[in-house]
Amino acid sequence: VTSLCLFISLPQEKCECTNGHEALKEDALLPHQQPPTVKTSAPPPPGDDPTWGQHRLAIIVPFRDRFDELLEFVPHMHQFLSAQRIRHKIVVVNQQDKHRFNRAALINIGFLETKTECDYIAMHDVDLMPMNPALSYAYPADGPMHLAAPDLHPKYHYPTFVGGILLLKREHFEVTNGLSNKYWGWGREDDEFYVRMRDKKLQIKRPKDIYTGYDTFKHVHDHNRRPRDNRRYGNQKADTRRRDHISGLDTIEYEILTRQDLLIESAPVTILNVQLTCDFLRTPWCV
Ligand SMILES: [Mn+2]
Repeated sequence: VTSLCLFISLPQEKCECTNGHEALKEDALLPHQQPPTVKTSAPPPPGDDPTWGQHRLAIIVPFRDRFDELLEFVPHMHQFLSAQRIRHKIVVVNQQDKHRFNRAALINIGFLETKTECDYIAMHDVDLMPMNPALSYAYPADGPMHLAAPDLHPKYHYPTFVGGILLLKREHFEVTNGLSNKYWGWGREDDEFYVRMRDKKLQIKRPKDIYTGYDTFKHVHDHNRRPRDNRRYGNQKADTRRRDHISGLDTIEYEILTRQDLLIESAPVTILNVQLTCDFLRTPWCV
């Protein structure tokens, strides 16, 4: 099934910025209440309904070989965001080269490929799905919004953690020059991005009035089936613990091999199949 026009446009002039935030507060769950399950049928597109927000969110999913998770993620996110009346586009950036996985570079690419039609992004793990409808994906006007906060993420609890799900408006992502492209293999690229945000004096926000704790998200994490690529060699470890002042949005080299617009249970998703370019002299650990 192919859907040609996935992104729904809205006349900007009449639009009030009702992003659903106020309405959601009334629905916030009381302590110890279980979040209601989200319906799986895809909602109708907003068209030019002015009760939907004026902002446009790109959900950027760095990805490789997790198609079973995608089948669950895309319909869930489409339903979840539509319930909050958030105009959105789900973009899966699928790494098709033979290098080690580079989550940060894939996010940079997702941003560059959506920045003309979306004014904010969510860097979004495919294995982390919001279950509490009160968790707002509204436009983060004042600073990056870290939804997968340490007290909500089922697995990562250190105070400077900014991984999992992080919302930034376009201007804030640009001022950091995006993420470092040096992080081939798993981990630490989000910690380096925390320092980038801090250096630019961005105020990192976290959700308020969310009482579902570690049940706020469904985390599909299977270490036996999906061993993380943690091996390091050469000076990779020392080099990736340092702040990278060089690489980012303006240095990334890649090629879009193909684009696919799909529907999964009527929920639209764009898949960008990309090939990353590795600078073997600068980051020999990419192979
Ligand atoms: Mn995970």
